[in-house]
Amino acid sequence: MERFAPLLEAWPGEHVIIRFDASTGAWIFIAIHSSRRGVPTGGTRYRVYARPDDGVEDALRLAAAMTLKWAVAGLPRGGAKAVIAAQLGLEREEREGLMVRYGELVDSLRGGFQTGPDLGTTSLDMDLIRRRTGYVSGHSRSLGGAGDPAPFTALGILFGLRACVEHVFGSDRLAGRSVLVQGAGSVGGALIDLLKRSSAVVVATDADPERRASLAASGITVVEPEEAYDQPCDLFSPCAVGGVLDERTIPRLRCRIVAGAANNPLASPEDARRLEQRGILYAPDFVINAGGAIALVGMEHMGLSKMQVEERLRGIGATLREIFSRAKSEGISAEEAATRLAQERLAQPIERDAS
Ligand code: PPY
Repeated sequence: MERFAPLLEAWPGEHVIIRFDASTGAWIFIAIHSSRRGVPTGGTRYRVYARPDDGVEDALRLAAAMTLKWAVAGLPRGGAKAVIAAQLGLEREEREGLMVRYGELVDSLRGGFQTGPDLGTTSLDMDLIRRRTGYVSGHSRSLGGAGDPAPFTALGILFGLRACVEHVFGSDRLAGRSVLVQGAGSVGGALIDLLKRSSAVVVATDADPERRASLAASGITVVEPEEAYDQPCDLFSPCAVGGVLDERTIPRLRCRIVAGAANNPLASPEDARRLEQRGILYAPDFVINAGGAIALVGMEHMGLSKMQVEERLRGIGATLREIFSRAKSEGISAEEAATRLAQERLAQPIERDAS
């Protein structure tokens, strides 16, 4: 735990709630980055980390990205994220107990944090959390929730990919474009289906060998995880964990565009420059992957229909076009242009929703 203190001291957010769940050995971190534009809202990630410090670091970075995400999406929410850094191999009942206790913790914040699904959690986990608190979205439809947001995240990514392809190749058609999808989990898997329907040429990889086998069985070209970076393609779409693009992997990429669902796919801010120097267009993650966030708040708190949400997801493409043209005219990277746009929105007066 030696990095705990310096991480928290250097973080520009509001506060962090830390809980050790003795019966499962899990650490829970709820990072509240900003309440300026509304209720701090973000998903709950469940993962096994090498050290609890890595979980804190993930929570802090992810929460900060949520502030930017809500601002760019134009939704009156603040940035937050929770990480459950669990021990490997919990029994089902142990995990269920952990989720229910986590629900109690969320409830104790009395609306100071609103959560939902994220990497490693599903609507079923949200149902367990909901036994103890109402401050959770993305629970099952049978319980009145919006259900799994992954198909909406994937649709937002698809609109974003079209904007990228248009910027680089002059037409937004995905037919015949080759896309490497890194990670075929709930969002990556849904994206693969949408890409196939658009007649794109999909190559996929996943850290899980069983999932790679089932992708291959469904007729998709599959590569080993480490080979993915060397694969010639038009678009490289990171849809798994963050931090995958760095000084070691960026020089290997053989694509024109990096655009996907993963939060924080760049290991450090300099990696945006590294991509730019290689002539690779990068779609800022907090812009292109906002579809799930938009769907959850839109359907559960703003009363939007599925069609109205889809219309908002189309807006992700429009926002990216605006960001790419701003980057060009101001001579900055798309990442910098997106951050400027978010900061301008954060400085604007606030319009709150009814929730
Ligand atoms: C994300 O986009 O990374 C989120 O965390 C989205 C989200 C929004 C609201 C509840 C849960 C997850």
